[in-house]
Amino acid sequence: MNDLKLSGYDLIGDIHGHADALSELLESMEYQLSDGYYRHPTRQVIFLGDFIDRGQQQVKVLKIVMPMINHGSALSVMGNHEFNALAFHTPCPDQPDTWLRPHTNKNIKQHQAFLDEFVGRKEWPTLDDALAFFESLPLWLDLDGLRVVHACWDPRFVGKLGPLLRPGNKVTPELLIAASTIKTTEFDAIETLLKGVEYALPGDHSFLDKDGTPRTNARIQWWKNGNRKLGEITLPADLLVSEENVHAFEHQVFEAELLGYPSEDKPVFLGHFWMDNHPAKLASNVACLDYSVANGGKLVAYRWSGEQKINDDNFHYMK
Ligand SMILES: [Mn+2]
Repeated sequence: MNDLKLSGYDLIGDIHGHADALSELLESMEYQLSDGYYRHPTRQVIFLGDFIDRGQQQVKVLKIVMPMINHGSALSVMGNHEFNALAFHTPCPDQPDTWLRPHTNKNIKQHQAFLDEFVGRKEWPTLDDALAFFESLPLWLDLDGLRVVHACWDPRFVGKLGPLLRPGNKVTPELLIAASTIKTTEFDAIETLLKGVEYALPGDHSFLDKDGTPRTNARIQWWKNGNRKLGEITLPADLLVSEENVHAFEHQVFEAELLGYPSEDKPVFLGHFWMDNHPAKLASNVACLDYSVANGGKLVAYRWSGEQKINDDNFHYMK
């Protein structure tokens, strides 16, 4: 694939075991299946991670994605679900029968559809093949003209993690252990890059998450610049609209507390955030491509051809 004359990248959001949606999307962008993998004469895919968990076609997804990456017709970053899978299947050093990601009922349930397909599987890709593939995925890509990360571009953590990684921004066994231990820099870095940024609600405010558990931290739109009301920058956007959270909604968040993303920087592409509205940019140079295919939504791509400002006409999905 070295002779490929690239005219751009097609970035594809979180797939979560929905292989039919993936092949349909690739074919609609004129990728053709030949010699066992999808390819395009002049373009390359970049996957945003989260290939697995939830959907019922996880083997089938990896059978599409792994050969594309092996043959150079796609690149990818790691999602939090691939990171979690590595930790789930890695024993704690010196502690028999325990795992970097504990096998609690909650963690097993979240990973069950993957376990059902992969545990005991004899044909390619086996569980070991899948884990070796996850381990090969970079935590971010900083390419000519664009950046790609699963949830949050935080230059501080990119700087701190860089020297701890294998070439190509890939995790090491040591990093996997450190990042599975709370309060380490590695833990905070992986949480931020792969899951995003949280903000502590003021006073004793809380909200109920989708499992009905009270939460005192809100996920925020980390890319926002300038001073903001907290209620205007939460994820999801309507998190604090209830009567009892008026005070939290109005809480002033100062620019210095926010990570932000400079409008003159390279465009950055994200997955992870379960968007449910019409695909569109989040800022002039920030786009999320996770439109919840695993929850009745759609698989979304962005067809990038060098532009610094994201153009809403370049989002691509099956109507
Ligand atoms: Mn995710």
